[in-house]
Amino acid sequence: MPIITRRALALTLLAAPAAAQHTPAGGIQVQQPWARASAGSAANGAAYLTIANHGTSADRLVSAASPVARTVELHTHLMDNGVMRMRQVQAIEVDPGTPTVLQPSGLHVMLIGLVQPLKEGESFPLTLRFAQAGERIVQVRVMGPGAMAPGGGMH
Ligand SMILES: [Cu+2]
Repeated sequence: MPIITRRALALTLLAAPAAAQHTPAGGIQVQQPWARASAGSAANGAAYLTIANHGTSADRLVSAASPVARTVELHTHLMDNGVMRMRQVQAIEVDPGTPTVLQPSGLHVMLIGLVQPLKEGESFPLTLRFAQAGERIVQVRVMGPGAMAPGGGMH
């Protein structure tokens, strides 16, 4: 009987370090980055994307940068006295299991001071910095000016 107990204990001890190693920096996957075409000489734009965390520990998107805008901030939308307003956030949480979706009227990457128009059909690089996973550079596809999703426009 004591032998079985000891073996069970040994297995438990072996399992612990294996689990601890399973916190890879490569657990973050950025899916379908897109933006709307900017209208005329619009000063600002926004980029949307989905972040999946395939790792076992939480991560957070802490900043972003792109050559198409002078300043890039992380924003969310909030209801303020019945009016939708944008507000800057310090970070966007990316928990394992549940993809974090940045989309119109919600979380987004704000492109402030566009240095070039965002033209439908083109794409531009966006660097995303995560607290744990480090930097990811993605190509953001520019959709039509009224697009609501990466797959196409809405009427
Ligand atoms: Cu914004």
